[in-house]
Amino acid sequence: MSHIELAERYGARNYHPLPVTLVRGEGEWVWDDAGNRYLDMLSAYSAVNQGHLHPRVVAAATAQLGRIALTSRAFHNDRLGPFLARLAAVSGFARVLPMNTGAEAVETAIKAARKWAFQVKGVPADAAEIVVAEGNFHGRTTTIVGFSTEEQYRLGFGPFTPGFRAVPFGDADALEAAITPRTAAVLLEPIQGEGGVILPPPGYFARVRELCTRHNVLLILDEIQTGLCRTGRTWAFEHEGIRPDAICVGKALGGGIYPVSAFCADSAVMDVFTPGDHGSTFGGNPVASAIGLAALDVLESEHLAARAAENGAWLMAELRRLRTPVEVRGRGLLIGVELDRDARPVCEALMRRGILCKDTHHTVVRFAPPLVVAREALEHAMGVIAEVMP
Ligand code: IF1
Repeated sequence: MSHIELAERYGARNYHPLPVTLVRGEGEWVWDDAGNRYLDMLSAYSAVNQGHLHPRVVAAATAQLGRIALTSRAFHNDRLGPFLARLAAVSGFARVLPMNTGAEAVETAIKAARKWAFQVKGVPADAAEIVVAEGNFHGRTTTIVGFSTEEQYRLGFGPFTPGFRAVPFGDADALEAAITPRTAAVLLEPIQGEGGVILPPPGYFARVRELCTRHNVLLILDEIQTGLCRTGRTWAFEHEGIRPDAICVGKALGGGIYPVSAFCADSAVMDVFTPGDHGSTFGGNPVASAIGLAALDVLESEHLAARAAENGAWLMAELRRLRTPVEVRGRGLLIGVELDRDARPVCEALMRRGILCKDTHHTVVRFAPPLVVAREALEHAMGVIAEVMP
C-alpha cells in the first residue's frame, strides 16, 4: 500500500488533505514526493513563521537532544528558566505557564480566569462566566468546541461545558450587555483566523479594554495564530493600542518543528495557580524550552515583524489589483481573499501551479507564508495567483 493508502486504511478520517505529499521543507519552500517545489503559503496555519527547518531552531533542538529531552516538571531543568524569562520579556507579562498545544494554552487560560474570578473577584464557586465571540476558533477540546458557533465542530460532541456566552465579534455594545457580576473574562482572537481572517472594527478593542477594566473582567487574547510577528507586529494587540490582561501563545513558538505553547499573564492572575493545581507531562520540557528560546530569537534577529508588515502590505496591494477577489482582508502576512465561489478548487488550481494554501469558510483563500519569505518568491506567487484568479 502507498503511504496515502496506509493513512486512509489505518487513520481516522478527520482531515481531507489536498492531494500532495510533502517530503522536504526549507525556508518558504517545500517539495513533494515527485520532486516538485511549492511555495508554502499556509505555514501549517501560521506555525512556521520562521520558515521550514530554520538552522538556528534545528541547531537548538539538536544540541538539546544531545543533553536531556524530558524530565517532567517533578524536577528542574536548565532550559526552562531562560525560556520563560525570554517569553515574559517578549510578551510583556510577568509570568508564563508553558504547555504544548494551543488548545492546552486556551484551557489553561480558562482555568486561570475561573479561579481568579472565584478567588480574587469573589464570584461564587462554579459560577464564573466567560464571554467569547461568534465565529471564534480556539481549539478542538470538548470545552472549547462547546463555545464554538461552527456546527460541524460541535455536532455529536456534547454535552458541553457551561459558563460561556457568545456575542457577535466587533460589537462592543453586545459584549457589554453580556457582562454580568459573574463574568470572569472576555476571550477573543485579535483577528479571527479560521473565521475567515475577520478584522475587528477600528476602536473595537479599545472599547473592549475599557469595558473589561470598568467591570473588573479579564481581557484574554488568543494570539496563537496572530501572534509572534504574523500580523506585522510582535503581537496583534499592538495594532489596537491596548494591553490585554493575558495572552495565549502557540504555533510559531515551536519554531516550526515542535509543539510549544504558553499562557502569559501578570502575577495577580498567574498566582492563582499553586503547586499541583495544573500541569502537563511535556509542558516546559528542555527540548521545548530550547526550541522556544531559539524561535523567539529568530523572530527578533531577523526582524520578522517588520518583514511581515512590509511584504504583507505589498502582497495585499497586489491582490487588490485583481478583479476576481470580492474582498482582500488581512494584516501583515495573515491574508484572506474572499471569493464569490468555493475556494477549494482555487486552492487545488494553485497547488497544481506550485502554490500551497488553504481555503477557510468555503469562500476564503488564506495566504500566510512563512515570515522569512523573500519578496521575489511573493512576486512569483502573484504571477501564478493572477493566472488562477485574474
Ligand atoms: C485544526 C483551524 C486555524 C487557532 C487559534 C487556538 C488554536 C488554533 C486562534 C488551537 C489552531 C489550527 C488547528 C488546526 C487548523 C488550524 C486552524 F482551521 F482549525 F481553525 F489556524 F485557523 N487558537 N488552529 O488557530 O491550537 O491546539 O491546534 O495547537 O484543528 O485543524 P492547537
